[in-house]
Amino acid sequence: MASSTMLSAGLASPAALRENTKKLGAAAGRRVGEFFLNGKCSGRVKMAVAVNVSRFEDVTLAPPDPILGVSEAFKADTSDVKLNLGVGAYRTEELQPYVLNVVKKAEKLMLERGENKEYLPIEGLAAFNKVTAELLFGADNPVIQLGRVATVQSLSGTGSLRLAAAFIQRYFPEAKVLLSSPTWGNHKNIFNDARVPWSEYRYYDPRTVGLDFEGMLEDIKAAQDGSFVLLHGCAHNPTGIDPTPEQWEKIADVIEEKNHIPFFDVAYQGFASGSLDVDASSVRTFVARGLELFVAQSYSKNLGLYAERIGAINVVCSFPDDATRVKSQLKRLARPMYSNPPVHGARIVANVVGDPTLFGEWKQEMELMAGRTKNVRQRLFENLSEKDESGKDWSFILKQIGMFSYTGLNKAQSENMTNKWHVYMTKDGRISLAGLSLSKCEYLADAIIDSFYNVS
Ligand code: KET
Repeated sequence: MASSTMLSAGLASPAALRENTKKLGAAAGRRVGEFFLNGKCSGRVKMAVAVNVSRFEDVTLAPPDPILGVSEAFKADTSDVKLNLGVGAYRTEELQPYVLNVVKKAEKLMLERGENKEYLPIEGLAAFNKVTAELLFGADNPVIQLGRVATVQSLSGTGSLRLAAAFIQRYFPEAKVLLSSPTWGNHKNIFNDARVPWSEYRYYDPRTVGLDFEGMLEDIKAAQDGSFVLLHGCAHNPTGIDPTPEQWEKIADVIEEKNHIPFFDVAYQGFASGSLDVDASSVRTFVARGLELFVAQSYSKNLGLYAERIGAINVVCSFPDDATRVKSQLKRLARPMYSNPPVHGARIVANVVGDPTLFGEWKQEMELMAGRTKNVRQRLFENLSEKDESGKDWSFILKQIGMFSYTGLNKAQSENMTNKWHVYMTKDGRISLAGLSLSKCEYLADAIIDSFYNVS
């Protein structure tokens, strides 16, 4: 009987039902609870009641993520000309995801060894932490030899940034973070969620399609002393524009003068130039000056370990004692967040970076990936230049580096790329060249020219 009453309640209007439920009140609630406990009620009725008296009705629908949501939209498109240039993920010339050969080799070794799946320590796999810091700073860097770096394995670049943001919130509650304008969209989410205030410094100059270096320095100078300055170690996302080595020195001058703390996000080491060392030189410049700094690292792109969620947060401190204490606090923050990191990706990195043969092979494969991306960049530039009768200079595409090109297309033009041409990309005009093939460049050039000239 009780179940049929509840079922008919399920057919009433939501408002009437809510009213009814309120009236039922605690006593009725208890009755229902008892009823379930007695096991006389079917799961279906339980569902009906639970849904109709939902406590989630005030939860609004979140918009799709500006980057990862693009992949979802791409999947839903049935067109056979569709192209996914949204997320920064490397694809082969056949536009297939790519698992590096060195990764397959490392995994084979791991399987043969029959390693167990026990929890890692909170700070992660020791062999990984060792090689990841060495890869970043250089194995012979005094900061490593003196034990001045706190390295904690975390959930790829994003998780490492988030852990550091939690640390900043706890230990530097007055500090602000400065982000480049524009920057990778998730930076803002990360610091918002960690309750760390941020503001922007000028970075991209649309008039020159280059770096607004003077604006950048001015804004970093004008910020309150002791701010965290988030810098893209290489291959700035989304603009593909990096400071020159001389400019990095000047940025370091201002940061030092203002007692700011540099915070590098290194998500593309090896992907910008094809060389791991060249791409780490910005970070190493700052370290060589004896500065304290943060570096978040990711192996999503350079080792293609996107879904393994492998990366690290490194904090370079003035003294080894500081590093010990900082590390202990990072662990303390990680423990209630996710307890300890996953082991699989950490073992892959430890095997590849720690083995001279595999390390050599990795470098070759990375050059291959960076090289294919560069070839596509060149072809796209040529196609655009040939097709564009206005004589517009598209050479900015060649000057940008890394996975992306920042095309200058505005929101409406980017939407036209998707709606008319089935080219999926972020609405800020960014396209991932790592997801493009030589054979699709011409089609893409047509789409860009149409969107650029026919949509305002
Ligand atoms: N930093 C930057 C600058 C960055 O571009 C990404 C990823 C990350 C950190 C984090 O990656 P992770 O996989 O957490 O190590 N960017 C690409 C993917 C994404 O948005 O998550 C992208 O921009 O397409």
